[in-house]
Amino acid sequence: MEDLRSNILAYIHKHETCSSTELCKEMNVEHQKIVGALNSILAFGEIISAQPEVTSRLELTDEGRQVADHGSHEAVLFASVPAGDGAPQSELMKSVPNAKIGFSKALANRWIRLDKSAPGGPRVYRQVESVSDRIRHCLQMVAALSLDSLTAEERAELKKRKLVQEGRVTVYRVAKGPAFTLTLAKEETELTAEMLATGVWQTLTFKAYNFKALGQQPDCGHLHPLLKVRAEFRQIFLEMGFQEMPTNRYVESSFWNFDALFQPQQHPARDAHDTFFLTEPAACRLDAEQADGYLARVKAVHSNGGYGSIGYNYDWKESEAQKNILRTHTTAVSARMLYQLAQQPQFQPTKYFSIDRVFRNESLDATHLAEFHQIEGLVADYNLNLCHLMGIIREFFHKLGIRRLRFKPAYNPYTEPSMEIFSYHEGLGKWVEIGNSGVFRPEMLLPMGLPESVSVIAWGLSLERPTMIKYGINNIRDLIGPKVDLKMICDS
Ligand code: FB9
Repeated sequence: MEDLRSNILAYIHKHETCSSTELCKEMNVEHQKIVGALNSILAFGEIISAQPEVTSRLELTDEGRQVADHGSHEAVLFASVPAGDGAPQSELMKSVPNAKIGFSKALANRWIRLDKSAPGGPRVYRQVESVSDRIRHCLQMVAALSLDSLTAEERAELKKRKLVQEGRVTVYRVAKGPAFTLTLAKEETELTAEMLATGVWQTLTFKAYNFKALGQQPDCGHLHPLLKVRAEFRQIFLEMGFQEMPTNRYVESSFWNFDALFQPQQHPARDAHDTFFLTEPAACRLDAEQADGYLARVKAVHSNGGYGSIGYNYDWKESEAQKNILRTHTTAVSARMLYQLAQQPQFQPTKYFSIDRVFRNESLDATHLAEFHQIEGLVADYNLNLCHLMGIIREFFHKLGIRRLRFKPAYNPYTEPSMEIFSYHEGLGKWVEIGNSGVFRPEMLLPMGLPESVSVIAWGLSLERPTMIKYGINNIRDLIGPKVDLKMICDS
């Protein structure tokens, strides 16, 4: 390979540019070997350039490849016939590969003769001293893509003997590259301390980084339990005809996380004990929300009510709503999607779901972290009520294999009525709270511009709890694994 590459470089140096087929003829080397040498030169950087051109050409079949490497069947058979006293035909047929074709071709070429009446049975003798294996030579010409040295008869014979076939071969237009050189300096792949210490690195050429190189495929690794269970919940929602909401926004404005949900600005959940407030940028602009007067309607319903509500009768501040936080629930995303839904010229009944991270500045314990994944489903349609909510929650948990459900009245600032969801856990032998739910308040939906007759039912649960139950994990720390340094979380 070494000298083939330097011969190729020398040839390019003399001819500026050439084709890989030309190099074949010049070096009387197979095209595949030329391509191999060109690729290894290309690995050295921009010494040369090689433009591929796919052309249809004769190429060797596997049998042709075998003959080009080991000789034609007739030449192989001839070589197996001892000069002088020859060999029994039966033996040759058994011991020589492709003897049948080899024998008939060698006979046809008058390289051998058969004495059928020889004592001990038909015996084969050489007719000539030596033979030139034209077939093999032709095939090597084909492999070297120098077809013009073959006659049409020869091509036809090779084709008839299925030693060659029409194929698509990539040939290369080769030319000097910006870093053309006649000597291939070994490219260093490591910059060692010793090179730095001795300064020799300045005289060396280093292999260019191949940023396209794919990393080694790890032959192990599993989906994190949370991601496995998330996939199951996703599948259930999709089966029930729900669309996934875009949840790629951990930082949210207090407006969408609280105000749009009719959660009053003095609600305990809105202070730093429960919510992570951003210091930089501490606040955002709510221009879009002001656009169609939506923000003003939210201000109004909080301050003085409306839509049949008395509101909270306090002085609602836009500055409070502008405060940036880490979202405390994906219900903030539901609010955004419902507002977009209300902007549609014609209301479309819709089913949405979300599964993503939410952040709560809560005291850590075995089942609570400062972040968890909230799973939420909502259905917006005409005249939905609590029965529809109970029904769809039953269907949802039924798909999880949970049958025994109970609903307990509860309170959320943004839903009325609200219910906690319980299921009887055979293993634990007790009723377990498995989620929360409710009917979104008109004070939330009507300022958005949704029709009076449209109601929205929704429910939510965490992803961590079912995952811990499914994998028998008792402490949530084991779910997030060693990589997360809890101390860092607490101090933040
Ligand atoms: O996930 C919860 N529990 C749960 C869920 C599934 C489960 O296993 C399945 C059987 C296989 C086991 C347990 N909970 C909700 C209940 C409790 O764990 C609760 O203590 C903790 N809750 C989280 C919030 O903590 C502050 C879980 C989280 C939660 C709570 C409420 C919602 C979402 C997540 C909601 C909502 C909602 C309500 C109305 C409208 C829209 C959304």
